[in-house]
Amino acid sequence: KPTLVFHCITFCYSVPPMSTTQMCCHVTTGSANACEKTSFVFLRQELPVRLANIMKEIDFLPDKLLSTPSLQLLQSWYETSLMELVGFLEKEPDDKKILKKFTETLVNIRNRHNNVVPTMAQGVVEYKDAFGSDPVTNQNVQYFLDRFYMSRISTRMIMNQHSLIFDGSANPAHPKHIGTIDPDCDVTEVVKDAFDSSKMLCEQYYLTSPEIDITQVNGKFYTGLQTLVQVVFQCLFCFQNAMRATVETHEMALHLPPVKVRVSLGSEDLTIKISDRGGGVPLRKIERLFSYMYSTAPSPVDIDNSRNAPLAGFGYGLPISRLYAKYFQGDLQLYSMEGYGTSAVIYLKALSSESVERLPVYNQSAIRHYQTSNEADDWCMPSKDPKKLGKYERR
Ligand code: W6P
Repeated sequence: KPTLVFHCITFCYSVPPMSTTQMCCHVTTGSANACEKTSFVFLRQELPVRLANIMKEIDFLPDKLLSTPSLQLLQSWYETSLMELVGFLEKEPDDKKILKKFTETLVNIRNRHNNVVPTMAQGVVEYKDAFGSDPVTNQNVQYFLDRFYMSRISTRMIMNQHSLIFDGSANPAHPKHIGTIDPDCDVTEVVKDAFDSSKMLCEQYYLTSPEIDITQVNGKFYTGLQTLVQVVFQCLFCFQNAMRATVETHEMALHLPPVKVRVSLGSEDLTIKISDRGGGVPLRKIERLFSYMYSTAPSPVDIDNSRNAPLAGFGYGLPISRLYAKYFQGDLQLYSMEGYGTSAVIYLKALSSESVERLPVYNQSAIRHYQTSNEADDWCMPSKDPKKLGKYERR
Protein backbone atom coordinates (compact mmCIF):
# COMPACT_ATOMS: atom_id res chain seq x y z
CA LYS A 1 0.00 0.00 0.00
CA PRO A 2 1.45 3.36 -0.98
CA THR A 3 0.87 4.99 2.43
CA LEU A 4 3.51 2.73 3.91
CA VAL A 5 6.01 3.95 1.35
CA PHE A 6 5.21 7.58 2.21
CA HIS A 7 5.59 6.82 5.85
CA CYS A 8 9.05 5.31 5.38
CA ILE A 9 10.23 8.11 3.14
CA THR A 10 9.04 10.75 5.57
CA PHE A 11 11.04 9.41 8.43
CA CYS A 12 14.16 8.35 6.56
CA TYR A 13 15.17 11.75 5.26
CA SER A 14 15.07 15.25 6.58
CA VAL A 15 14.45 18.05 4.15
CA PRO A 16 17.49 20.24 3.52
CA PRO A 17 16.44 23.72 2.43
CA MET A 18 18.21 25.17 -0.60
CA SER A 19 19.38 28.68 -1.36
CA THR A 20 18.84 30.43 -4.67
CA THR A 21 22.60 30.13 -5.21
CA GLN A 22 22.31 26.37 -4.89
CA MET A 23 19.34 26.30 -7.21
CA CYS A 24 21.61 27.74 -9.86
CA CYS A 25 24.81 25.92 -9.04
CA HIS A 26 24.22 22.69 -7.20
CA VAL A 27 21.07 21.22 -8.70
CA THR A 28 21.44 22.88 -11.97
CA THR A 29 24.85 23.94 -13.17
CA GLY A 30 25.75 24.95 -16.67
CA SER A 31 25.20 22.68 -19.62
CA ALA A 32 27.43 19.61 -19.23
CA ASN A 33 25.67 16.28 -19.01
CA ALA A 34 27.20 15.35 -15.68
CA CYS A 35 25.16 18.09 -14.06
CA GLU A 36 21.85 16.83 -15.33
CA LYS A 37 22.82 13.55 -13.74
CA THR A 38 23.60 15.22 -10.40
CA SER A 39 20.33 17.09 -10.51
CA PHE A 40 18.46 13.88 -11.36
CA VAL A 41 20.05 11.93 -8.51
CA PHE A 42 19.22 14.73 -6.12
CA LEU A 43 15.63 15.28 -7.24
CA ARG A 44 14.56 11.66 -7.44
CA GLN A 45 15.17 11.51 -3.71
CA GLU A 46 14.28 15.08 -2.71
CA LEU A 47 10.92 15.32 -4.48
CA PRO A 48 9.44 12.15 -2.94
CA VAL A 49 10.54 13.40 0.49
CA ARG A 50 8.81 16.72 0.02
CA LEU A 51 5.65 15.11 -1.35
CA ALA A 52 5.54 12.48 1.37
CA ASN A 53 6.02 15.06 4.11
CA ILE A 54 3.02 17.10 3.05
CA MET A 55 0.91 14.01 2.39
CA LYS A 56 1.38 13.04 6.01
CA GLU A 57 -0.05 16.41 6.99
CA ILE A 58 -3.00 16.05 4.64
CA ASP A 59 -3.82 12.89 6.57
CA PHE A 60 -4.30 14.98 9.70
CA LEU A 61 -7.06 17.12 8.23
CA PRO A 62 -10.52 16.63 9.70
CA ASP A 63 -12.35 13.66 8.14
CA LYS A 64 -15.18 15.91 7.07
CA LEU A 65 -12.78 17.81 4.84
CA LEU A 66 -10.79 14.77 3.70
CA SER A 67 -13.89 12.98 2.51
CA THR A 68 -14.95 15.74 0.10
CA PRO A 69 -14.56 14.78 -3.58
CA SER A 70 -12.09 17.65 -4.05
CA LEU A 71 -9.75 16.38 -1.38
CA GLN A 72 -10.05 12.80 -2.62
CA LEU A 73 -9.06 13.91 -6.12
CA LEU A 74 -6.21 15.99 -4.78
CA GLN A 75 -4.82 13.13 -2.71
CA SER A 76 -4.94 10.84 -5.73
CA TRP A 77 -2.76 13.30 -7.67
CA TYR A 78 -0.17 13.27 -4.90
CA GLU A 79 -0.19 9.47 -4.70
CA THR A 80 0.25 9.05 -8.46
CA SER A 81 3.08 11.59 -8.59
CA LEU A 82 4.88 10.10 -5.64
CA MET A 83 4.74 6.62 -7.13
CA GLU A 84 6.01 7.91 -10.47
CA LEU A 85 8.98 9.55 -8.78
CA VAL A 86 9.79 6.58 -6.59
CA GLY A 87 9.95 4.53 -9.80
CA PHE A 88 13.19 6.35 -10.69
CA LEU A 89 15.01 5.40 -7.50
CA GLU A 90 16.68 2.28 -8.89
CA LYS A 91 17.14 3.62 -12.43
CA GLU A 92 20.56 4.08 -14.03
CA PRO A 93 21.60 7.80 -13.90
CA ASP A 94 24.10 7.37 -16.76
CA ASP A 95 21.38 6.41 -19.21
CA LYS A 96 20.45 9.46 -21.29
CA LYS A 97 17.01 7.99 -22.02
CA ILE A 98 16.25 7.78 -18.31
CA LEU A 99 17.23 11.41 -17.83
CA LYS A 100 14.95 12.43 -20.67
CA LYS A 101 12.10 10.35 -19.29
CA PHE A 102 12.60 11.94 -15.88
CA THR A 103 12.31 15.46 -17.27
CA GLU A 104 9.12 14.45 -19.09
CA THR A 105 7.76 12.97 -15.89
CA LEU A 106 8.44 16.23 -14.05
CA VAL A 107 6.52 18.22 -16.67
CA ASN A 108 3.68 15.71 -16.40
CA ILE A 109 3.58 15.97 -12.65
CA ARG A 110 3.59 19.74 -12.79
CA ASN A 111 0.63 19.73 -15.17
CA ARG A 112 -1.25 17.18 -13.10
CA HIS A 113 -1.01 19.52 -10.12
CA ASN A 114 -1.93 22.72 -11.97
CA ASN A 115 -5.37 22.93 -10.40
CA VAL A 116 -4.38 22.13 -6.83
CA VAL A 117 -5.16 25.64 -5.55
CA PRO A 118 -8.74 25.91 -6.89
CA THR A 119 -9.44 22.26 -6.00
CA MET A 120 -8.30 22.76 -2.44
CA ALA A 121 -10.32 25.99 -2.28
CA GLN A 122 -13.35 24.09 -3.53
CA GLY A 123 -12.91 21.57 -0.71
CA VAL A 124 -12.72 24.39 1.84
CA VAL A 125 -15.89 25.96 0.43
CA GLU A 126 -17.73 22.64 0.59
CA TYR A 127 -16.61 22.23 4.18
CA LYS A 128 -17.59 25.79 5.06
CA ASP A 129 -21.03 25.42 3.46
CA ALA A 130 -21.71 22.17 5.31
CA PHE A 131 -20.23 22.92 8.73
CA GLY A 132 -19.77 26.68 8.92
CA SER A 133 -16.58 28.49 9.86
CA ASP A 134 -15.58 29.34 13.38
CA PRO A 135 -12.32 31.02 14.47
CA VAL A 136 -10.77 27.70 15.54
CA THR A 137 -11.44 26.01 12.19
CA ASN A 138 -10.23 29.11 10.40
CA GLN A 139 -6.99 29.02 12.36
CA ASN A 140 -6.43 25.33 11.62
CA VAL A 141 -7.17 25.73 7.94
CA GLN A 142 -4.78 28.69 7.85
CA TYR A 143 -2.02 26.70 9.55
CA PHE A 144 -2.41 23.78 7.18
CA LEU A 145 -2.82 25.72 3.94
CA ASP A 146 0.18 27.96 4.63
CA ARG A 147 2.29 24.82 4.95
CA PHE A 148 0.59 23.02 2.11
CA TYR A 149 0.98 25.86 -0.39
CA MET A 150 4.53 26.53 0.78
CA SER A 151 5.35 22.90 0.09
CA ARG A 152 3.74 23.25 -3.34
CA ILE A 153 5.70 26.42 -4.16
CA SER A 154 8.95 24.68 -3.22
CA THR A 155 8.34 21.46 -5.17
CA ARG A 156 7.24 23.36 -8.25
CA MET A 157 10.24 25.63 -7.96
CA ILE A 158 12.80 22.82 -8.01
CA MET A 159 10.88 20.83 -10.65
CA ASN A 160 10.70 23.91 -12.87
CA GLN A 161 14.40 24.62 -12.43
CA HIS A 162 15.27 21.13 -13.61
CA SER A 163 12.89 20.94 -16.55
CA LEU A 164 13.60 24.47 -17.78
CA ILE A 165 17.35 24.04 -17.67
CA PHE A 166 17.59 20.51 -19.09
CA ASP A 167 14.98 20.54 -21.81
CA GLY A 168 17.76 21.95 -23.99
CA SER A 169 16.14 25.21 -24.96
CA ALA A 170 17.37 28.43 -23.42
CA ASN A 171 14.78 31.16 -23.05
CA PRO A 172 15.43 33.25 -26.19
CA ALA A 173 14.01 36.40 -24.62
CA HIS A 174 16.19 36.05 -21.53
CA PRO A 175 19.32 34.05 -22.38
CA LYS A 176 20.94 34.91 -19.04
CA HIS A 177 18.16 33.50 -16.91
CA ILE A 178 18.90 30.27 -15.08
CA GLY A 179 15.53 28.61 -15.13
CA THR A 180 13.25 31.10 -13.41
CA ILE A 181 16.13 32.82 -11.66
CA ASP A 182 17.54 36.07 -13.02
CA PRO A 183 21.12 36.63 -11.85
CA ASP A 184 20.97 40.34 -12.71
CA CYS A 185 17.43 41.08 -11.74
CA ASP A 186 16.61 44.77 -12.01
CA VAL A 187 13.86 44.87 -9.44
CA THR A 188 12.63 48.33 -10.39
CA GLU A 189 12.08 47.19 -13.98
CA VAL A 190 10.21 44.10 -12.77
CA VAL A 191 8.03 46.28 -10.54
CA LYS A 192 7.24 48.59 -13.46
CA ASP A 193 6.31 45.61 -15.65
CA ALA A 194 4.01 44.27 -12.95
CA PHE A 195 2.45 47.71 -12.66
CA ASP A 196 1.84 47.90 -16.41
CA SER A 197 0.11 44.50 -16.47
CA SER A 198 -2.11 45.47 -13.55
CA LYS A 199 -2.84 48.80 -15.23
CA MET A 200 -4.06 47.01 -18.35
CA LEU A 201 -6.42 44.84 -16.33
CA CYS A 202 -7.59 47.82 -14.34
CA GLU A 203 -8.37 49.82 -17.48
CA GLN A 204 -10.25 46.91 -19.01
CA TYR A 205 -12.42 46.66 -15.96
CA TYR A 206 -12.83 50.28 -14.82
CA LEU A 207 -11.88 52.21 -18.00
CA THR A 208 -9.43 54.22 -15.89
CA SER A 209 -6.45 53.59 -13.64
CA PRO A 210 -4.02 55.49 -11.41
CA GLU A 211 -0.45 56.28 -12.49
CA ILE A 212 2.68 55.03 -10.79
CA ASP A 213 5.15 57.24 -8.96
CA ILE A 214 8.25 55.14 -8.40
CA THR A 215 11.43 56.02 -6.51
CA GLN A 216 14.52 53.91 -6.26
CA VAL A 217 16.96 54.24 -3.39
CA ASN A 218 20.59 53.06 -3.49
CA GLY A 219 21.73 52.07 -6.93
CA LYS A 220 19.98 51.10 -10.12
CA PHE A 221 20.79 47.45 -10.55
CA TYR A 222 20.17 44.81 -8.07
CA THR A 223 22.69 42.10 -8.70
CA GLY A 224 21.62 39.25 -6.55
CA LEU A 225 19.64 36.22 -7.46
CA GLN A 226 15.95 36.84 -7.36
CA THR A 227 13.30 34.63 -8.73
CA LEU A 228 11.08 36.48 -11.12
CA VAL A 229 7.88 34.70 -10.20
CA GLN A 230 8.45 35.63 -6.62
CA VAL A 231 8.67 39.38 -7.15
CA VAL A 232 6.17 39.61 -10.00
CA PHE A 233 3.47 37.64 -8.27
CA GLN A 234 3.62 39.66 -5.07
CA CYS A 235 3.70 42.99 -6.86
CA LEU A 236 0.84 42.07 -9.18
CA PHE A 237 -1.56 41.36 -6.39
CA CYS A 238 -0.56 44.40 -4.42
CA PHE A 239 -0.98 46.63 -7.46
CA GLN A 240 -4.34 45.15 -8.33
CA ASN A 241 -5.60 45.72 -4.81
CA ALA A 242 -4.13 49.20 -4.69
CA MET A 243 -5.68 50.15 -8.03
CA ARG A 244 -9.06 48.74 -7.22
CA ALA A 245 -9.13 50.63 -3.92
CA THR A 246 -7.97 53.85 -5.59
CA VAL A 247 -10.50 53.72 -8.42
CA GLU A 248 -13.40 52.73 -6.19
CA THR A 249 -12.84 55.42 -3.56
CA HIS A 250 -12.29 58.18 -6.13
CA GLU A 251 -15.13 57.36 -8.46
CA MET A 252 -16.24 60.95 -8.78
CA ALA A 253 -12.79 62.51 -8.96
CA LEU A 254 -11.25 63.76 -12.20
CA HIS A 255 -7.76 62.94 -11.05
CA LEU A 256 -6.75 59.70 -9.38
CA PRO A 257 -4.01 59.87 -6.75
CA PRO A 258 -0.99 57.87 -8.05
CA VAL A 259 0.19 54.64 -6.50
CA LYS A 260 3.52 55.46 -4.86
CA VAL A 261 6.25 52.87 -4.96
CA ARG A 262 9.62 52.93 -3.29
CA VAL A 263 12.29 50.31 -3.90
CA SER A 264 15.17 50.34 -1.45
CA LEU A 265 18.25 48.16 -1.29
CA GLY A 266 19.95 47.81 2.09
CA SER A 267 22.69 45.52 3.31
CA GLU A 268 20.21 42.91 4.44
CA ASP A 269 16.81 43.66 2.94
CA LEU A 270 15.49 44.66 -0.41
CA THR A 271 12.21 46.37 0.36
CA ILE A 272 9.38 47.37 -1.95
CA LYS A 273 6.70 49.62 -0.53
CA ILE A 274 3.50 50.15 -2.49
CA SER A 275 1.24 52.90 -1.13
CA ASP A 276 -2.20 53.79 -2.33
CA ARG A 277 -4.73 56.39 -1.26
CA GLY A 278 -7.63 54.04 -1.65
CA GLY A 279 -9.39 54.74 1.61
CA GLY A 280 -7.69 52.04 3.65
CA VAL A 281 -8.94 48.99 5.51
CA PRO A 282 -9.87 48.92 9.21
CA LEU A 283 -7.37 47.00 11.37
CA ARG A 284 -10.02 44.45 12.32
CA LYS A 285 -10.32 43.34 8.70
CA ILE A 286 -6.62 43.21 7.79
CA GLU A 287 -6.09 39.68 9.08
CA ARG A 288 -9.11 38.53 7.12
CA LEU A 289 -7.50 39.65 3.86
CA PHE A 290 -4.92 36.93 4.44
CA SER A 291 -7.38 34.26 5.53
CA TYR A 292 -8.02 31.33 3.20
CA MET A 293 -11.28 30.47 4.83
CA TYR A 294 -12.85 33.93 5.02
CA SER A 295 -11.62 35.16 1.68
CA THR A 296 -12.64 32.19 -0.43
CA ALA A 297 -14.62 33.32 -3.44
CA PRO A 298 -17.96 31.56 -4.03
CA SER A 299 -16.72 29.71 -7.09
CA PRO A 300 -13.01 29.14 -6.69
CA VAL A 301 -12.72 26.96 -9.79
CA ASP A 302 -12.89 30.21 -11.74
CA ILE A 303 -9.69 31.44 -10.13
CA ASP A 304 -7.56 30.13 -12.97
CA ASN A 305 -9.88 31.72 -15.45
CA SER A 306 -8.84 35.14 -14.25
CA ARG A 307 -9.92 36.91 -17.45
CA ASN A 308 -13.48 36.89 -16.18
CA ALA A 309 -12.60 37.63 -12.61
CA PRO A 310 -12.94 41.20 -11.40
CA LEU A 311 -9.67 42.86 -10.54
CA ALA A 312 -8.25 41.32 -7.38
CA GLY A 313 -11.69 40.09 -6.46
CA PHE A 314 -10.60 36.52 -5.84
CA GLY A 315 -9.39 35.67 -2.42
CA TYR A 316 -6.17 33.73 -2.57
CA GLY A 317 -3.87 36.35 -4.08
CA LEU A 318 -2.68 37.95 -0.88
CA PRO A 319 -2.06 34.88 1.28
CA ILE A 320 -0.18 33.21 -1.56
CA SER A 321 1.79 36.37 -2.35
CA ARG A 322 2.88 36.42 1.26
CA LEU A 323 3.98 32.79 1.00
CA TYR A 324 6.10 33.59 -2.06
CA ALA A 325 7.80 36.30 -0.02
CA LYS A 326 8.29 34.00 2.95
CA TYR A 327 9.57 31.16 0.76
CA PHE A 328 12.94 32.89 0.48
CA GLN A 329 12.91 34.36 4.01
CA GLY A 330 11.08 37.57 3.17
CA ASP A 331 7.60 38.78 4.12
CA LEU A 332 4.64 40.84 2.97
CA GLN A 333 2.92 43.15 5.42
CA LEU A 334 0.02 45.54 5.17
CA TYR A 335 -0.19 48.85 7.02
CA SER A 336 -3.42 50.68 6.61
CA MET A 337 -4.97 53.95 7.76
CA GLU A 338 -8.70 53.70 7.43
CA GLY A 339 -10.03 56.82 5.76
CA TYR A 340 -6.80 57.42 3.86
CA GLY A 341 -4.98 54.49 2.27
CA THR A 342 -2.85 51.38 2.54
CA SER A 343 0.81 50.52 2.23
CA ALA A 344 1.88 47.04 1.26
CA VAL A 345 5.51 46.32 2.10
CA ILE A 346 7.35 43.45 0.43
CA TYR A 347 10.55 42.34 2.13
CA LEU A 348 13.07 40.29 0.18
CA LYS A 349 16.58 39.21 1.12
CA ALA A 350 19.25 41.39 -0.49
CA LEU A 351 21.83 38.61 -0.53
CA SER A 352 21.30 35.43 -2.49
CA SER A 353 23.21 33.49 0.17
CA GLU A 354 20.41 34.43 2.59
CA SER A 355 17.58 33.62 0.18
CA VAL A 356 17.23 30.14 1.57
CA GLU A 357 14.04 28.16 1.23
CA ARG A 358 11.68 28.20 4.17
CA LEU A 359 10.13 24.74 4.26
CA PRO A 360 7.53 23.18 6.52
CA VAL A 361 8.85 20.20 8.44
CA TYR A 362 6.65 17.38 9.45
CA ASN A 363 7.45 16.53 13.06
CA GLN A 364 5.91 16.16 16.52
CA SER A 365 5.45 19.88 16.85
CA ALA A 366 3.48 20.03 13.60
CA ILE A 367 1.37 17.06 14.65
CA ARG A 368 0.55 18.80 17.92
CA HIS A 369 -0.92 21.68 15.94
CA TYR A 370 -3.44 19.34 14.41
CA GLN A 371 -4.30 17.68 17.69
CA THR A 372 -4.90 20.64 20.02
CA SER A 373 -7.67 22.13 17.97
CA ASN A 374 -10.48 22.52 20.46
CA GLU A 375 -8.95 24.83 22.98
CA ALA A 376 -10.99 27.86 23.93
CA ASP A 377 -9.71 31.29 23.04
CA ASP A 378 -7.78 32.80 25.94
CA TRP A 379 -8.67 36.41 25.16
CA CYS A 380 -12.10 37.79 25.80
CA MET A 381 -14.15 38.92 22.84
CA PRO A 382 -15.52 42.44 22.59
CA SER A 383 -19.26 42.14 23.02
CA LYS A 384 -21.40 42.97 20.00
CA ASP A 385 -23.83 44.69 22.35
CA PRO A 386 -21.74 47.24 24.24
CA LYS A 387 -22.29 47.81 27.95
CA LYS A 388 -24.35 50.83 28.80
CA LEU A 389 -21.92 53.63 29.43
CA GLY A 390 -24.56 56.05 30.69
CA LYS A 391 -23.64 59.65 30.21
CA TYR A 392 -20.22 58.73 28.76
CA GLU A 393 -21.78 56.95 25.85
CA ARG A 394 -20.61 58.11 22.42
CA ARG A 395 -23.08 58.83 19.71
C1 W6P B 1 -6.20 48.25 -0.17
C2 W6P B 1 -6.31 46.80 0.22
C3 W6P B 1 -4.97 46.29 -0.20
C4 W6P B 1 -4.42 45.03 -0.13
C5 W6P B 1 -3.13 44.82 -0.61
C6 W6P B 1 -2.40 45.86 -1.18
C7 W6P B 1 -2.95 47.12 -1.26
C8 W6P B 1 -4.23 47.34 -0.77
N1 W6P B 1 -4.99 48.51 -0.75
O1 W6P B 1 -7.07 49.10 0.00
